[in-house]
Amino acid sequence: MRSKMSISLTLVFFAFLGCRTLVRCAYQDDPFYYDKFPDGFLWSTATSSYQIEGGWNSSEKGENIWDRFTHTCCHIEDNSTGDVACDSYNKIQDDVQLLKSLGVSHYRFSISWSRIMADGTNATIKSGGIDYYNRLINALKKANIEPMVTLYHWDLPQALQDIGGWENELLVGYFNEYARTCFKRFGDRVKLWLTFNEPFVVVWVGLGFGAHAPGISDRPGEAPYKAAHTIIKSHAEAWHTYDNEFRSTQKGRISITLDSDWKGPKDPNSADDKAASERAMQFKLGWFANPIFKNGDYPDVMKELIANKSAEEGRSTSRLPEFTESEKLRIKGTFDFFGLNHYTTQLITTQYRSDKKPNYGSDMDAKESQDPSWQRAGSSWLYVVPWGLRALLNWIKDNYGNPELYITENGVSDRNASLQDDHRVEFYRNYINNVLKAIKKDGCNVKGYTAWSLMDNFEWAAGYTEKFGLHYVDFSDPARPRKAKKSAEFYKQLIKDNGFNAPTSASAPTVGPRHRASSVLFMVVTLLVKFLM
Ligand code: GOI
Repeated sequence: MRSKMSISLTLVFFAFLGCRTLVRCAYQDDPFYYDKFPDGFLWSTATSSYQIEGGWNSSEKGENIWDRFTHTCCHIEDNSTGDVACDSYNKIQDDVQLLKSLGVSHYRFSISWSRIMADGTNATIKSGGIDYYNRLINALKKANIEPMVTLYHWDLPQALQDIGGWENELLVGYFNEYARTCFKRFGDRVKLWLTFNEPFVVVWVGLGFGAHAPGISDRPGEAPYKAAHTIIKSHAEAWHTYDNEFRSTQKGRISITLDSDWKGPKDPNSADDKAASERAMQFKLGWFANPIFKNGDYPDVMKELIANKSAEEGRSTSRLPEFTESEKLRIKGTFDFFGLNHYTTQLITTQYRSDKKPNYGSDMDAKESQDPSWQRAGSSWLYVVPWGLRALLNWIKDNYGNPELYITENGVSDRNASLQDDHRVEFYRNYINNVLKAIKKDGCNVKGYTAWSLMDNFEWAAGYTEKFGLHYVDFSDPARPRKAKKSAEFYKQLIKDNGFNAPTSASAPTVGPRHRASSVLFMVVTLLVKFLM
């Protein structure tokens, strides 16, 4: 009796392990999941100021680093600029109409700092800029659409770059003043705030690699770390300003949006690849998330590796700056939710590089690659890997205590002008289905989803060559007319259904092989256990 009992328990235990392994591996081929999103799930779409507004010198707006960068040869693929872009500066009604038709509950846009403060300081507050955002916010509210506002989507006032940009700690104070002005002027109607969009891209692509404004690439092992340090402190101060001065009356919420790919192990059975994947995740997402969402400080693996390399280079201090104990306390927990932008996935292995110069890219001792079977998009970096989003959401849940999370960007590019964007429909269908699985099957605390982008726009260094829009924009027409793509119709229906309606029986897809295998295993184990009992 005793022994039968223990045999059964052992069997149950191994069955559990077996299923867990199957579930772990199953992200890839887990079949499509038909269900609804939780009630109150937030549906949104996003843009950013420099990418859509145009009006680059209207209303006493000051010059920003993207104006300077695009006006200087030859940083942009098609030599274009955001001088006019989608002309959203003059097309508030058109944009709100698109949003209304989609049926989104929220719209994520950003404020152009140099429109509000020409030189980035209180000395040059511009009423024309403030008026533009007031008109936009009021039009949204009238259409029953809630604004979700990003304070910094990469367009730094040029005057602040001229004093060193994010490498200068004075920007903590300037950003705080700018944030306070926005809370004061718009916070009666804006209840969701994001301080920074993708600080990783700001510091790495802008100040390490140099493909984005301000185009700095001479110190790729130092400038990004220094600038990240300033940005993390700036975020924390702005969060505290909201918390201390505005939260009790305005009753909104504020956080930061971090971008992360899923960086999985190339060989999931290799301990070395798993360690490399973890390092790569910590060096990209953990760099910003660890201080804010965990313990006020950089990930241990970053501190260790960069300190060691710095010592080998003969330096007396690490290239990674340190937070003081009081700064750590000030930074830790400065979030009301987790903002996440996600597009793609890479496979990671260990690689030791001996670059001539210190470089963030080699500090992590990792190399990334892609599975050749993954579908490509209009951007060379973007591989379509829907299950990667589910893996990433689970990693965030496990590392940061399952915070409330909003997906603040997700989308795909092409280089066509076609309204028949079937590949984008498939992209959204499959990525959003993985969000649903993360919520319903894995218990991830995802509260909202945002499609990038409302419309085709200025895609940074790629100019107008890569298009992410749910709506097509004709950039050769001065009126910049917008037209819905097939993906806009798809997204609209998805929002209306708040999920995926089960197909009618005739068209039901068959169960995938992995799913079948786990069902068979479960049945066999159940029968064995019954027999032995
Ligand atoms: C968001 O960034 C952003 O918030 C939106 O504003 C934006 O419109 C949207 O995404 C869509 O992009 C091949 C170092 C070519 C320098 C491979 C490393 C170019 C430059 C791989 C790595 C990649 C989403 C430009 C994150 C900008 C694309 C950030 C992803 C340029 C590359 C690179 C590469 C690299 N990034 N973006 N790039």
